[in-house]
Amino acid sequence: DQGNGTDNSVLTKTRSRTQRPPLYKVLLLNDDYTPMEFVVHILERFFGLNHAQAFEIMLTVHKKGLAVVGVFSFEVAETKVAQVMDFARRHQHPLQCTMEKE
Ligand code: NFA
Repeated sequence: DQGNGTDNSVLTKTRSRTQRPPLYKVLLLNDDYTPMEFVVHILERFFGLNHAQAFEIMLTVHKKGLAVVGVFSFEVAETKVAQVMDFARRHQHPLQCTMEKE
């Protein structure tokens, strides 16, 4: 204190930094054997897409080699990948589904 009655305090504003959980892209990969309709079915069943959206994404994977089918928390992405891989394996299709951090 300067001893003269002045207020020497300084108010420091701390910016709050919002914590966002990391997000993960779920990717579907093309192959030469999995039937197109099977891929469309998977996109409808596990990703809640309507038929037109599912068909569009399937065609993108077919033409470009892969596509992002959704972005989710780690746990949800992990579950989607497991559901797709299990369903494809049970139907003996080589369809591959993976995830990567955004
Ligand atoms: N390329 C596959 C075919 O011609 C279709 C496909 C699309 C497979 C998307 C995997 C992913 N039957």
